[in-house]
This record gives sequence, C-alpha cells and structure tokens, in this order.
Amino acid sequence: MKKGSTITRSSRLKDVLSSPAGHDIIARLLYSLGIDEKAVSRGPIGNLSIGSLPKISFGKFDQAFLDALLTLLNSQAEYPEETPAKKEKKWWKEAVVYQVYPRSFRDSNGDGIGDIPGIIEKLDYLKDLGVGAIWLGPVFDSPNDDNGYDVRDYRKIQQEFGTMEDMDSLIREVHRRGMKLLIDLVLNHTSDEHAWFRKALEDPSSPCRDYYFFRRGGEKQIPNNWDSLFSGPAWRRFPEQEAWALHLFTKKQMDLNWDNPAVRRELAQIACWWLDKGVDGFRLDVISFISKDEGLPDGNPVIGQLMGFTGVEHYFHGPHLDQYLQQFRRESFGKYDSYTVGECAGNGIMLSRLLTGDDRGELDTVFNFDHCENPKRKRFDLYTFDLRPMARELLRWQTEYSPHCWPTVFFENHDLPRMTSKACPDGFCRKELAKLLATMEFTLRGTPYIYQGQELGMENCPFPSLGDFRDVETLNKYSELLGKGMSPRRAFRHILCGSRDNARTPMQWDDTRMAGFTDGPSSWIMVNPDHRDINVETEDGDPDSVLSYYRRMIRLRRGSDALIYGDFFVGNSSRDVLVYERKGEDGRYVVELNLTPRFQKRTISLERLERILGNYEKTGQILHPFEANVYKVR
Ligand code: TEU
Ligand code: CA
Repeated sequence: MKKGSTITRSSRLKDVLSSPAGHDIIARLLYSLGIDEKAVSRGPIGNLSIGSLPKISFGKFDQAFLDALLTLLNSQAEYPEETPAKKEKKWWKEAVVYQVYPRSFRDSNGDGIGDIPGIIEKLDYLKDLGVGAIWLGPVFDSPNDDNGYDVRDYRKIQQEFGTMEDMDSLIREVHRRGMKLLIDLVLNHTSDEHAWFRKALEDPSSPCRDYYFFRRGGEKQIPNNWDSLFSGPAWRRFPEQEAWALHLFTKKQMDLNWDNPAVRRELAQIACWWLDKGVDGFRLDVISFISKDEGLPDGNPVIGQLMGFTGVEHYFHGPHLDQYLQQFRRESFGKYDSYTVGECAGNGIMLSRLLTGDDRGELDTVFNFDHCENPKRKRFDLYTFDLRPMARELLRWQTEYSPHCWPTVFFENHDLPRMTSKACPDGFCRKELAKLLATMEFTLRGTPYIYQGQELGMENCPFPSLGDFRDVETLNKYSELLGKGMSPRRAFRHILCGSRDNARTPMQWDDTRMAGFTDGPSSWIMVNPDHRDINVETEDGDPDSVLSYYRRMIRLRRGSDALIYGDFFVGNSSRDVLVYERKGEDGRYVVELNLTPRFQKRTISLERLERILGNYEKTGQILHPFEANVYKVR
C-alpha cells in the first residue's frame, strides 16, 4: 500500500500494519485475540481484508466497530520521515531516573505527610544509589482530590509540602550533587478550583469559559458517552447553568481545551517559568490526551470494551497532538538543555515514533504501558503476572522502535501495584525477582526509571479494610464493582490487588514503627508491615540485599558505553529463558534471564563468558527460578 492512501474495507491486514496508527491498533487488536503480529505481517492472516474482521473474530468486532476503526485508521495519515538518525549522546540517555512520590517519601515535620525538606534530607541516599535525575511528583497547590494531579495553582507550592523557598533549595541541592530535577506537569486538566475554571463558572461570557469543554444541555442531555478513567461518565453537570463540562479523570479534574491558542500559550508560559527557576525537564502527565476529536463524537462501544473505557479512540492520539507538542516544545522546553518524558498510554511503537523521533521536535521519550499487564488482563483482575509476554513486548521496543528514538525502561510507578507482588504473590522468590527486574532495567537500551522502594524490593500492602485505602480511583472502583452486583468481599479482593495505594505506602527507611518515614505518631496512609524486613537500613548493611544489587547494577551501567549506547541483539533464547547481548566501546555483554519461577534449561554455552553479576551466588547447569546473570564476553 502506498503511503498516505486511504484504508478501506478491502485493504489487507498486512497493509494496514504499515500505517502508524494502523500498526498500533491492529497490533493491539491481535494481542487481544491472542494472535501473534508476525502471523499477520508474514503469514496468511495478513492477506485477509479488514472487512473480514467481524467474521474472524466471531462477531466480537461488528460493523459499527469496523466503521469506527476505518475512521481511526484514516485519521492519522502522517508517516515518519526516513532521514538518518542523529544518535546524539545526551545526559538523559545516561541518567538513571528515580521517581519520588512526595507524599510518601520522607516527612520532616511529623505531620504524617511527606514534604520537600524531607526529600532534601534524603538526597545523599539517592546520590549514593547512583541516581542521575529525580522525577518529582506534583507539588503544586492543589485541593488534593487526586493527590496533587489536580492543580489549583501551577506557580505555588502545596502548603503541606513546604514553601517556594523549600522548592528553590531542593533545585539547588539536587544540582549541587550533580543530579537533575524533573517535575511532573499536569497539563491535560486543572482542578475545578483553579482560577481559570472558577472564572469560567462565575462568568460564562469570560474568555476562560473556552479554556475548558463546556456543553449546554439539560439533565438528560449528556454530551456524549465517554467514560471517565476513574469510573462513571466523563461529564459533570452544572445544573444552575444547564451545562456540562468534560473530565476524563475525577469530577474535580477539568479537561483543558488545547484547541484554544490562549490555553496553549498559558501552559507554555508555565513550563518556561519552571525552566527559568532551574528545573531540568518534565514528566508530562497524560499528555497524549490533550487533543480531542472535533465535536467530541460518541465512542464505539466495542473499542470501549477492548480498551476498558468508552471514547478513548477520540483522544488517545488526537488529530492535533503532534502539532500541539511541536508548538509546545518550540515555545518552552526546546529552548533549554532539558529532557521531557510524556505519559502516552495506548500509543504503540509507531505512534510513539511520531512522538519521539529526533527529527520530530516533540517529546524526548514516552511511557507506554503495554508491558505492564499480561494480554487480556487489566490491572484490577486477579491473576499472577507472567514475565514472558512482558519481556516479548519490551523486546519489540528494543528492536522495532526506530534508531531515531530512545526508549524508557520501567516496571513500577505510583499508579501500578508492586511488580514483586504481581509476579510472585506468595513472596517466596521476592528478592530473586526484584534483582532480575533490576538486571533487565539497567541492561536494556533506554532511560531506566526506578520508582521509590523498588530498589528495596517493596511489596503490595495488605490493607486490612476499605477505610485504609486513600486513592480516589480505588474507592470509585469499589463502588463501581458493587454497583455491578459484585459481593463486597470479592470487590475488596479486586481493589486489594489493583489499587494504586499499593505503591503509595511510605518509603521504608528503617524497621521502627513508622519505618523512619515520619517522627510523628501516624502517617496519611498506613505503613506496610513488611518494613520490619524490607527497609533501607537493614538492606544497606547486607551485601545480598536487593538494594546492594541495585547499587552494583547501576554502577555497572554507569561505566559502560555498551550498556548505555551499545547495539542490542537478541541471543539464543527459549520461551522461558531470555538471552540478549549489548555491544559497545567497552566490549560485549550477555544477559541471561529465567523469566519463570521454575527451574529451566540453559540455552547458551558459557565458554568464553565471564559472569560478572547475578542474583544467585553461583550458577550451575540448570537455571534457578528467576535466575539472572550478566556476563562479559572474553
Ligand atoms: O495517570 C493517567 C492514567 O491514565 C493512569 O492513572 C491510568 O488510568 C492507570 O495507570 C491505568 O493503569 C496520570 C497520573 O499518573 C495519575 O496518577 C493521575 O491520577 C492521572 O494521570 C490524572 O492526572
Ligand atoms: Ca510533613
């Protein structure tokens, strides 16, 4: 198929794979049907027409779905240029990034809430770990409906976290230690308490009204069928005005209208204001959602079911996303020596190529989450996570993402339960698993991200009751499940495994009652009882601890051109054992990973290989559960 030509019902599946949106969408569809993408690009399925999808899916995908799919496929006509890659060396390709969740890192004044002075107290710990940059969760003034992801004032610090002077000294102290600071900008939406939204409500004729998506309509006239990602409809009603406003997240997180040039200007000014203060870049919250299809049309129900939320096809990579990002970069961070990572769920390899190519002038890197759950599974499902499909997905990003692009490598963040608990719920291989993940994290090509506590092998928290949860998404989910007729006991099990609060319990500094997080009597969310064994102080003195392994792994990566910039090759692997190689100025490294909690046969010969790191004391003929080894080729 020729570039830019229209996709129709008679187009063949394998042709669609050559268009960026088509590639990512078809790949995702096949994933949900359990069909390997190669069966389409190379095998006979590729010759089937799009029009045959209803038939091969046994009606799962109907005619309306086909229409929606064709519209979507044809909406994203842009192709990446095929110019030579720049392959520049950059600080952000070399740095290990550490994500700090401010509320739960360290409380300096005993009120039970983590704060900026608390973070400053712990900078030497991060430096010592080998961290190159810190991603700081949002610390802006906020009514805290979604722990700071609902911003009331972008130029003010949340009182509980400290003052602007504290923030200035954080920037200074980070820089003094040779590290960089990235802040978390939430620009898809503001709090309903932001001055713009308040003005928009008070005076519907003010220019601020068009900063948001207001639609007129009575109680029964909801503007469309989109779901909020945090349960319920994506529209909030303002009865006194006979109007509705759009919120993809909580009722207090109002979506900004990026189609309004004034909004884009204001947001670029906010970014510049922080860059001028000295921050080194941004993590851009749900940035891929900023452009919505014109007219906000209804979402297709089948796509909705597939993706978990109705309406996503109208904003996950909207019509003006690339253009808005180019403008945003030009007018803000593009003028600085900065680094920007965008949260871009749902954008697969090809669409991310558009977002991050070094010839595109948009973002530096993105977070994609396709590897974070197993095929056909969602976060709140009860299941034991299998590392094998995750590894396959990560490998695709290693081998198919363009040389123009730089991946990110991560397993955890503040929205995801702990990987240790997901993949090893009974905990018997916790340390081995945590070390295996570290081995992958620092030997794959891309910027590695550690989420606080991951370096200790922290686990999910056994929250005893509903009252112990804090996260708005979790609480909404619980009501949603009860509303669907699920028993309270069962609904509780679902939130226990999927809740974001699992990652948000306090950082575990020592084995004392409050884990060294606070000197006060209590904390805003419970401390995980496993802190008696899993904590910085205990692990610090133990050469066999997860923390010690992280330090060694990071040291190895930091000194190695091969592990950072080197070429990547897949080695002789089996279904259960993954082997890959990195090659650069300092030689060749071979990484060997048993992705299963079972014993497995080795797939390579160790002749000419010198083992330099591993998560078992020795390696034998047979690989132990989750065994990981790094070898240097002699
Ligand atoms: O997350 C956006 C987001 O899409 C996730 O919360 C997602 O719903 C979940 O991870 C699905 O697995 C960002 C922030 O990271 C999150 O903390 C905020 O709550 C959200 O945006 C709204 O700002
Ligand atoms: Ca505090």
